[in-house]
Amino acid sequence: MIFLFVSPGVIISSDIVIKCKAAVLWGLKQPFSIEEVEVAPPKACEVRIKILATGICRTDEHAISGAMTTKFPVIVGHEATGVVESIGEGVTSVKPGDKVIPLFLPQCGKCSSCINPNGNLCVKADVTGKGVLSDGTTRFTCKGKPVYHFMNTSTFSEYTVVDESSVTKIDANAPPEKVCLIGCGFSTGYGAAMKTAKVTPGSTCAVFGLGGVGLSVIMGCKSAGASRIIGIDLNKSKFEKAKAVGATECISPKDYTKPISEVLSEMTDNSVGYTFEVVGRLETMIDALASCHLSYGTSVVVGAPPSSKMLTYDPMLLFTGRTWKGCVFGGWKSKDDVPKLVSDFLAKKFDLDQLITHVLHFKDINEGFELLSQGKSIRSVILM
Ligand code: PAD
Ligand code: ZN
Ligand code: ZN
Repeated sequence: MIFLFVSPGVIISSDIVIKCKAAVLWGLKQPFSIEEVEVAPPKACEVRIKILATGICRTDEHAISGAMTTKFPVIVGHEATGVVESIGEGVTSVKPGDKVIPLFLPQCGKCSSCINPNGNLCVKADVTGKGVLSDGTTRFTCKGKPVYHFMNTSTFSEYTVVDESSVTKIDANAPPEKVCLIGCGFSTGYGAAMKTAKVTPGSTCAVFGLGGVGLSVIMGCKSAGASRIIGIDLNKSKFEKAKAVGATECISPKDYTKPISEVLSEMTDNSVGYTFEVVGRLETMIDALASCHLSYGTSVVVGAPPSSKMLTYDPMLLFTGRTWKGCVFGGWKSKDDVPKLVSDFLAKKFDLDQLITHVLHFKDINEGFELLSQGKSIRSVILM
């Protein structure tokens, strides 16, 4: 047995099984059940993390609803801050006691996406919902049954185990209950504007969907110097927050009979340079594409597409000159860029408070998902 002494009186063991609480989903469309789970020690090149705070993202709900393929039972959650409890053999980039953010999009540093300066979809990402770590097994057990991982992270647990490529060290002074949003929602939206679309100063942007990710797109458009940012949502209660983070005006498609692309064109004298789909629906993906300028516009798909769904579109939309892009995690290279984003937050380059509408105790996790489904929350943060 290996014991690592991190500070007087604290012993960390890298080969004991930890018993702790986790929110287990036993099946599709079921509520979370807080269970005692066993978390196996990290194997070679793995890291066991004590989770401190974790946000609730729509992508977690996609797993519950079946919009995203997932194996059950599963521990979801992917937007968190934690502290390294122990490390497996060969781990060099983090050590016990380090404050970290788990990365649902890994960065192995070796695959073709990681090597290319413009790529970030690392080959180690669990895009098909395998739910296991690199060796094909899980580190979670509940009532004698293996429990699957989710997007390499599984943060709705007091402890989790991730591959070394799925965790990055952050500034020890970062407040965990805020910077957890850098683990997904904030970085995804902010990067979609700053890094993927590369919004230019003075431009006009339109953002479809004003949840936590959409509001972060608005923050990115504003930072990039856009002069007009139009927020679009069916739920008008989202407008006030959208304006507070930088939207110059907000509209609801429900208020118009004509296509939203025509509405936006008329509002802006046909000058929408950038559009962002941040809902995750095929119809809004086409609406967003059609809404950017036919010749020089760029549209970015940020919302997660529903599994096994295809869409048809008029190729004339692209033939005329539009650019259609997508991005996972805002296009950031996770292990390199997340610590920099945390430093930017500490340097007050952006504000995360505006995105956090609720702070909940872990036992109230079902309430957090209820708030999301009722459209009452932007981000709920769970304290473990
Ligand atoms: P959210 O549910 O908080 O926000 C979605 C918003 O869209 C809500 O305000 C809805 O009212 C609004 N909406 C629903 N239907 C429409 C419509 N037809 N027209 C306009 N607005 C509508 O979700 P979120 O902000 O947490 O996530 C948004 C999407 O981004 C979701 O699909 C999620 O899975 C995806 C996502 N992608 C990545 C990535 O890496 N690409 C990361 C994180 C989240
Ligand atoms: Zn997310
Ligand atoms: Zn890689």
